[in-house]
Amino acid sequence: MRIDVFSIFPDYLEGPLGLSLIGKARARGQLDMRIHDPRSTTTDQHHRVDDAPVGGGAGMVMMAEPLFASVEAAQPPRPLLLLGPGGRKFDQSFARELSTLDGFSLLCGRYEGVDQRVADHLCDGEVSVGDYVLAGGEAAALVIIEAVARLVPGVLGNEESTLDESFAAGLLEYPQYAKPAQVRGWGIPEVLRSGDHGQIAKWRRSQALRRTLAHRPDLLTESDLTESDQRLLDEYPADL
Ligand code: JCQ
Repeated sequence: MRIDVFSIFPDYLEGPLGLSLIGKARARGQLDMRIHDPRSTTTDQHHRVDDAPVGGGAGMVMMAEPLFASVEAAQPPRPLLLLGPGGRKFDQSFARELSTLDGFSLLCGRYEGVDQRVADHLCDGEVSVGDYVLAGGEAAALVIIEAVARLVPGVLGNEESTLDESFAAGLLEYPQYAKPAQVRGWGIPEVLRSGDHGQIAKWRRSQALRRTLAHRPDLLTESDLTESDQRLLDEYPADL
């Protein structure tokens, strides 16, 4: 998969994208990540990438021409998505969609925004990672790249974790424990140490359902609860 990112702060991205899961996938050649700095396409004395808003007002706007020039030079994979709070909300199903493509690209805005002609005539869409305002699109780009990359076959290295996820699709995770059996006087639920994998699976499902009902009921409409899920909830008392 090829992912191109356009940012006037390439150093913000290079660190995280060279590490861990993504860094290793890049080293193995499974991820072709290219980071482009629009400032490097500028030909004026001061390498300007931003200017005052036409019509007046506070702050600076990212100029169109350096962004057009940078994208045209890179010939990035499409869709090219602009990051910003006004875009389509990024979620796990959006991540799954992007993970099926041969590539996509992200354009990071900064300052008070980007010249509207970039959104209208250069980008294919806008994507938001949540209802808050960031100083720039870089942190949002990292969120999207990480969520997508771990779904690309061969990148995670542990395909079981995404399989387990699709079984629990739309539910919060069940509680996890690691040794030792006692930590500062707190134990581990007995069923997990029983060796009975059928019982363990039922307990975990009941916990995932309980947690989701308690903390994220919006993820779980009544119709999503199968009869066996309903029985599990009756069988296992709430201990949250
Ligand atoms: C992304 N949720 C918030 C900030 C303007 C395109 O113009 C702008 C882009 C940004 C950066 O992105 C976000 C964001 N998802 O703030 C201002």
